[in-house]
Amino acid sequence: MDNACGLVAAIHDLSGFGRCSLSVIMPALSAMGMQVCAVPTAILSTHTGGMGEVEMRDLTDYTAGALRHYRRLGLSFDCVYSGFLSSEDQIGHCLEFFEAYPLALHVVDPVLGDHGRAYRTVTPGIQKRMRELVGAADIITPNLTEVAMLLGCDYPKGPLTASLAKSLLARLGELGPRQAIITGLSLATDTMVNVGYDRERGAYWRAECEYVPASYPGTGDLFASVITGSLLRGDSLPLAMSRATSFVQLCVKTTYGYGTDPRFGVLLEKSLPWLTREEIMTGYSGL
Ligand code: PXL
Repeated sequence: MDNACGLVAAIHDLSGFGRCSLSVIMPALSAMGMQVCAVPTAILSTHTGGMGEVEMRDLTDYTAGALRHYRRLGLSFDCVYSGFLSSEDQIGHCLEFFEAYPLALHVVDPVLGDHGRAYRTVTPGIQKRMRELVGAADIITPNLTEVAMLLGCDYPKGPLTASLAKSLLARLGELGPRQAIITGLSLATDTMVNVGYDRERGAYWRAECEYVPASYPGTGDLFASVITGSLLRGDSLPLAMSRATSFVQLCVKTTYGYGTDPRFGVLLEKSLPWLTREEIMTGYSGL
């Protein structure tokens, strides 16, 4: 890393209320010792998960100009990490960021949908081009809905077998990324697992957590951010998966215990100090 701390270009939306995207990505990565350069793709009053009509501004005419400025400044990013994109052109802008910083870690969280449905702002065109971006990534972190959209298959209902999870991971690897993680799977009742694949090592991993009967926006953003921070700090894929899984579980269980409105996201402010710890994590096993 050239920079005093890892410098991350975070290409995501800024949702004011509801604890998702840049509102949680920036504090999480900062707590892990990374410097975040926010490249907002859109500004929204809240996330789009059930808080009524959202005030939104698309910033497609901003991202390419921001990249030109960073190049003039001679900034060298250690990581380019993309998430929620509000237009097809922004996918092209992310690819330009990747091309401008070929040695940076390219992380793509292909934010397209959840619970078997596309998010309101995700057009068929965005869905289609997202495959191109995934192809240029080093690591991707889709949930099962996003996996189905990327692979063009049906959304699998009910618990998955380990062998189906492995074959989905292998198919994601064929799209191009060296490493792929599928988040929030149920392989058996009462647990949730995040499963990962390292194409070069031919290795499959799982990191398990307790099932909690509530769903919060922004947990996918937190998971991908902790994966990003961990890899930049030198963790291997399974160690990064263990850290990210433990952190999201901590956030979810803390929040569930308080019984706050799930639409408001997880109580990140209470859990954030845990991320400053640097112990080695071993909560993973083979898949
Ligand atoms: O956390 C994913 C996300 C990001 N950005 C916006 C969203 C969501 C999920 O609902 O609505 C605007």
